[in-house]
Amino acid sequence: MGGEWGQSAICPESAQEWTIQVGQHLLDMDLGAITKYSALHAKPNGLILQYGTAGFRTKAEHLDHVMFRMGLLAVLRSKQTKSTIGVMVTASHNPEEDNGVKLVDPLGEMLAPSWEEHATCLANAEEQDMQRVLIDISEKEAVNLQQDAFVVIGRDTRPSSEKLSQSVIDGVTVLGGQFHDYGLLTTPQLHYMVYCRNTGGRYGKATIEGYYQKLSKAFVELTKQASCSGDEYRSLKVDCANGIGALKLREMEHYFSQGLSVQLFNDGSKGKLNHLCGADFVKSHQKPPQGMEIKSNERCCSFDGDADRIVYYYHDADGHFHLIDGDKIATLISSFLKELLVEIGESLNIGVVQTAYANGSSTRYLEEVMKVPVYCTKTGVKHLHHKAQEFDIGVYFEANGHGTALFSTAVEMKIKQSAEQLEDKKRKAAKMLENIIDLFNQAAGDAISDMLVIEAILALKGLTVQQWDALYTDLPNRQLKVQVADRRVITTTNAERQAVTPPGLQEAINDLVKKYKLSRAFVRPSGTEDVVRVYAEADSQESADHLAHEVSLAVFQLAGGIGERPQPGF
Ligand code: 16G
Ligand code: MG
Repeated sequence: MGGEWGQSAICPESAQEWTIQVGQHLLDMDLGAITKYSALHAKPNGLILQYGTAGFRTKAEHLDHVMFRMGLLAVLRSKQTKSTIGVMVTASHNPEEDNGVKLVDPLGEMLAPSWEEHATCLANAEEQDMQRVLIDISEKEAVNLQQDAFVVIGRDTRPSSEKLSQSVIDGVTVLGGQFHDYGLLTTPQLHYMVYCRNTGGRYGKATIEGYYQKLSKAFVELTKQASCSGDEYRSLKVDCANGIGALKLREMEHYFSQGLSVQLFNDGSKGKLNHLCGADFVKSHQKPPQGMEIKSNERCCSFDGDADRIVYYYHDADGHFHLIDGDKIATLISSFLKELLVEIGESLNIGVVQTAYANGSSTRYLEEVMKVPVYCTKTGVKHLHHKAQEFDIGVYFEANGHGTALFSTAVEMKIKQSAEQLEDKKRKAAKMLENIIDLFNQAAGDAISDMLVIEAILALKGLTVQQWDALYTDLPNRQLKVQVADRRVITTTNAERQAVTPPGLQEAINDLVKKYKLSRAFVRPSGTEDVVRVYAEADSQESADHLAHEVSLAVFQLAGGIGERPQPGF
């Protein structure tokens, strides 16, 4: 079963207790209509899914009831927060046959954890218990059912997405919610729409045109300032994973063509979504996508299937492939922001947020060379996003290319003032920062927005892709998966960098790590697959490979490995 899992949710079970509590809520929901429509979106018997790291994800044919119920839940969340809530139908980098759904909270953020539990309960309720669970959520969360509700919906290009988003709409309407269906959108575009709508248009206009204009205006302003650039003509090859990114980038490109020319590959006209292409493929296989011809030193990037991840890469003159991942993107961005602040004369607190997967060289470079404080959180965008909100300027990236930068309201205002009041050089830097702030999608990591930020910085600093890559050298690393009977036996602490259980595992890892130079290793249960993930890095590829293998064996022995023992060699 491809469904995600998270912490198991405690769903209410006592029907008796429930009937005493419900009171007004029974009267405020058209239970007859809910039952009738729910039967049209019936749950397959015995199917259990979890609202995981990025919502529900599994084979598309198992998701109809989940979509309908997420429509219902979005209405409740909207009533409770008195705000517009988003529902995105996508399974990101998963195969084309899969699909998924996630809810977007008022400020464009991921759904609050307590509501993730409600989502799991609601999705798994048997038909006859559905109403009870709905009412229970309303009671627990003190939802005023008389409140209006508004839900916005977006979907990716999967063949199943259109029908599934219609099921979301059925759920929204049966609970009396209003909705706007944006149709095809990238995931970060939907986050942007939600953010715009709940901030009275201050963040931007909640239309696709508004998104294109806001970002492109900032980008063109920035690139006008680039006097000399590393590359004579700014052009970039973009692998769109045969997904929604291709459609949206094609619509957008004429808005920013003054500053950058993009050449699209894997644009969905022939290949299959995410098949042998896209950011996930490139990052995990450490090789270029199929369907893209790369000349030496040409700058290339890949989006994932819903365009919320980006990685860069190039071939050097000897034909070697170089990957520039989220860590190096964060380094480029935070260094540039810091330089601008120095120029403006502002001492704002800037922090970089990473996960345990960040390459040790990137952390070292940021802390020791750039003198930027670095923080580590658990894997998953929501954890990084929340941590980044603690700073005046918080830059967060996962190594896999999910990330963005967040600016506090106070900083935005200060920079706006500086851009008007300061003199000459300082004013120019403040203006630049003002545009950079506009160019970031602060609601969510966004491949299109990040791409334009990166291109602007490279142009302004006159950097070639090789110069960017040369900021530091990644430590060789290896990631492996181990099959165990129940991956929940592994629990971790210290942002997933240390295993707490099973007993003896962390000690075993510590002993193995000691054998290698510049080494580090950790294990964690995946939030999206039924496996334990192993990460190791060391001073050479051989050492990283050995270490990863030895740690896999320790996991296999101590955490209930199943199937074949992990073998050396990859
Ligand atoms: C999800 C997360 C991603 C994380 C990945 C880890 C979001 C939007 N996506 O795709 O951030 O890196 O899961 O997967 O939060 P894993 O738990 O299977 O290693
Ligand atoms: Mg994605």
